[in-house]
Amino acid sequence: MFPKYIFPRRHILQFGLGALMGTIALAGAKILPLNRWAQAVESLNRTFAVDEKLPLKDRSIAKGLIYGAAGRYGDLLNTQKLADCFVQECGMLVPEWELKWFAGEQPLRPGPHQFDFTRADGMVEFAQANGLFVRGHTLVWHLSLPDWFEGIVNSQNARRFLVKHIKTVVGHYAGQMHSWDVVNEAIELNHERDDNLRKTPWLELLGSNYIDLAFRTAAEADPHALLVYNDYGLEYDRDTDESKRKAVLKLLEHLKARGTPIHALGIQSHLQGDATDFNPDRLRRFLSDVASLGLKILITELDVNDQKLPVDIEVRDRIVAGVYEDYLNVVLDEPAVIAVLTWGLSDRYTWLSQFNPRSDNAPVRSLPFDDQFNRKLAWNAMARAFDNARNR
Ligand code: 9MR
Repeated sequence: MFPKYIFPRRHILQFGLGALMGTIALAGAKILPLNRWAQAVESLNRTFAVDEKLPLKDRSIAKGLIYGAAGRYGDLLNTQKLADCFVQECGMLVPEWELKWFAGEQPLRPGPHQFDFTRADGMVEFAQANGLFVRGHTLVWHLSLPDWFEGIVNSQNARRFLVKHIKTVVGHYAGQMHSWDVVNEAIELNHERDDNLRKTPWLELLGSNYIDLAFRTAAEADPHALLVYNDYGLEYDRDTDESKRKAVLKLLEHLKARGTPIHALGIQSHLQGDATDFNPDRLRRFLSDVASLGLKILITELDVNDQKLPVDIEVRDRIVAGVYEDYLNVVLDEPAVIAVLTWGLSDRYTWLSQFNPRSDNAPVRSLPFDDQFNRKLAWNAMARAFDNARNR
């Protein structure tokens, strides 16, 4: 179904430091705010040097880790270079749309009683044919629900809909999935409930037990998949992130205490290139608190938003690479972290182009490969972090 895998030519990153110095000075004089200027200058001293022979897949496997990325069916099908890049660099594929209830042109749940596995099956076949694991994303989420949902699903039948969906979808891939994001983004502190749960359709229809129900149903349908709770906004040294870390920890403790079959936390890790409030110690503490519950941790949607960074590509790539390496060095220090997934592989296909475009309309550069599938400094940064990681 997908183009047959052909080994691609290896690309080598090249850049001239002298030229870069000039550009930064120019950028600094014109547009860089002070903290960015400091970061750009500091990143000049970083070489991001790495022996480029081994792909990220092999470097992560060498440490007992899995590296992978999210991708979309149509992009993989139509772009041989993207497919090549996945096969060469990734140990895991995450369908970005195809296992949501309703996302993309040919959704999984076109009608209340219909399941269309065409695209998801295509991606699983591609992954299996090329030796990649697959993760399922996502069974229960307040977004990407079909239009028909609201008129059809009500408090009388909601349990039946949830159970049927999970049984059918998880059952369809039983024994074939590495892991499932069973519940996604269930915490929202602004909704001001004592339990910090987000007011989602599932919560309104089924009450807070919907989370336990989803995990139990998934465990029954596939006893071998790793079952994950996945969320965002957990990464920085902000009051909102600290409150969310606390709320997530409380939810995880609660689920473990009642015997819910949950095995891991997914930390999305949509990072911001211009953030200056990263606190390694606080994040480390959180990771270790999660690990002490007996849970594994996956970095599930890593990317770096470059919306507010200088437009100069060399400066931008250096700052982005620094963010990747600093973040990964911290999270990979926690032995419970077993996988790192980027949310996309090449800048040609990233949700950020649509959801967080730059005001100057310059193409975003958030991922380890550029839009021509060449390795960027972010790739070097990831390679270095994997090489420096402890063994699992
Ligand atoms: O990247 C995804 C984008 O293409 C979709 O339009 C959107 C809605 O389905 O979901 C995006 O992925 C999100 C993921 O499923 C959950 N965490 C946040 C991701 C970025 O918004």
